[in-house]
Amino acid sequence: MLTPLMIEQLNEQINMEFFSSNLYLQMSAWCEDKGFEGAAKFMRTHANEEMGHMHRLFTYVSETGGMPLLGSITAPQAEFNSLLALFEYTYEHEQLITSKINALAHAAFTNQDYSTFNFLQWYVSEQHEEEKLFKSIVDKIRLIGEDGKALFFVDKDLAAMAAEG
Ligand code: OFO
Repeated sequence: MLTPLMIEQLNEQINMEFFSSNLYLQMSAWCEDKGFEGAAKFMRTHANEEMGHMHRLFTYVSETGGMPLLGSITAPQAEFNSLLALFEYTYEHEQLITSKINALAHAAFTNQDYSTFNFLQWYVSEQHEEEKLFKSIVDKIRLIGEDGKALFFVDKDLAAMAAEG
């Protein structure tokens, strides 16, 4: 059985995952608009992954006797200065999500809610992967630069990453 405070905190995370999904879907529109088709596909795939994160939490809350509550979700940023700026934002955003997951895990542990603490371990390792993934893309763009030819290859790479899932 979840405490009312834990339910509230998990619900906040449900809404954060929704926001992540909307942010990445919106980013995919920017990429598409600027002709970065691979990046658009990659962001779209990632938006779906975020919905998966949301559903996993939603299911946990309702299976544990809580009531998932969907709040209003802030509109995501829609304009970016460059592909690098966009991916820098994804990396910063994932770091923010990691801090939220850590705070949740801390709250669960200190309240001796070991079931939730255990459930959150999946998110702890997922966040490690997410940060690693977005940092590698930022590093790649910084390394090869942002002229047209370089970005063409980055975009191809992102298309391949999206296809791998
Ligand atoms: Fe990108 O990990 Fe969920 O939000």
